[in-house]
Amino acid sequence: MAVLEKLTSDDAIALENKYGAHNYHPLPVVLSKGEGVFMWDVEGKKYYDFLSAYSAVNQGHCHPRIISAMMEQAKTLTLTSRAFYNDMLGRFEQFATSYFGFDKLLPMNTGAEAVETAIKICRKWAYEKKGIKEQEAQIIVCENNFHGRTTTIISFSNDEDARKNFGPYTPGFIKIPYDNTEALEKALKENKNIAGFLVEPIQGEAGVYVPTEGYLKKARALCKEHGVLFIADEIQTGIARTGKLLAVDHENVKPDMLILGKAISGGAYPVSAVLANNDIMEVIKPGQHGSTFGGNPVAAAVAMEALKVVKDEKLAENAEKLGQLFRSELNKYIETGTIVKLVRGKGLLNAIVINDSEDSSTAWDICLALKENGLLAKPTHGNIIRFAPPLVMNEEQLNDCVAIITKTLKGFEQ
Ligand code: IF1
Repeated sequence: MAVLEKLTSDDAIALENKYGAHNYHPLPVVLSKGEGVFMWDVEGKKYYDFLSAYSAVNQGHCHPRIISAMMEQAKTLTLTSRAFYNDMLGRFEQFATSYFGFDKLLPMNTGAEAVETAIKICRKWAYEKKGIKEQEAQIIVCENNFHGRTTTIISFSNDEDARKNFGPYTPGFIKIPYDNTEALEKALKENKNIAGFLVEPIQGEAGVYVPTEGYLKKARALCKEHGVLFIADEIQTGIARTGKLLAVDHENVKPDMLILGKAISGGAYPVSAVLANNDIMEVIKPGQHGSTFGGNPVAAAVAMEALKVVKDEKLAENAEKLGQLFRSELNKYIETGTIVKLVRGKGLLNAIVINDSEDSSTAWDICLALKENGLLAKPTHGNIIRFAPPLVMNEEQLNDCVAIITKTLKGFEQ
């Protein structure tokens, strides 16, 4: 086999520009290696990762236990399809249902597929268990949500970039303001055809909006009162990211349906899942839903090991502790600095709001400067920078990162 020629960053960027669809505008850094909290570019420069592939790599890059589980399984059996049983899926299902406390799991691959799955189960449950007339079920969603990129999911997005010219859109969704239980109660009272309420426990893409304490608990109670399924999209907030195994755990809330993705595999392999109890999951019968790759043996082996790592390495506790430290250190800077309005978040899912107009390029420029200083983060909507390092970070590394961030921010003060 011919050895691949070594690429420079410029070469790699030029290749993507020429041969790849332009559906992204990445930061100009070309990565070729990752280990724990670090990544290296093709020129060998080392960076702290402060994005974790959008919270997929919570267990750190190339975690040896996860990679080893993946390699062992990949050498043995990779894919059977669900036309046959395999000897890993049942083990994973038993492990994950006991880990998260549900009767059953339905495996898929990407986050958007799991959200689609939850929507389908919710609608079917509404027709077959709740008695809503066919075609009339409605699902309540929140303004500024992010649940993925499929046609149905973007139908209820209010991000024009994600939506425009992709219609016609899927009907059946009612949008209400986030973090507003009055709006939820009103919507539930006004419409007898509500099947479910789909919500992110913290809105990630919208800019890491942490709802008022008690919001999730109240919303959950309202759903129960009205016989509506409470569906938590924990694709980004789950798996220890916010300082608990799930973000709903902060309010001791148990969803009717739990959607997981990203870090359920430690970012090593695309794995997603929907979890629910029997009364809900049993509406899906053979032939009614599926996926060629969903529940494959590699996914099962990887996800089991990735979830074990979360507990064995106490990643939720670490995220909670380092998150407190991160926000308190940044707040010290904000007291005297002028470029950051505020820091918010939970655990190690945080964001800073830049003190500049929403359409200025300051957040982007700061991310370019952070990159020069050895730390990779990405702006999100409205001049906000999301900070989400792998949860395997230690205190010394976090302090090192705070120093890089505050030094960089100081360079942007007038
Ligand atoms: C992109 C954001 C993060 C998600 C929640 C479902 C999905 C996601 C809560 C879909 C995915 C990703 C997708 C990625 C960017 C990224 C993202 F900035 F767009 F919002 F993480 F913050 N539910 N989020 O956050 O999961 O199908 O991608 O596996 O570029 O679309 P997926």
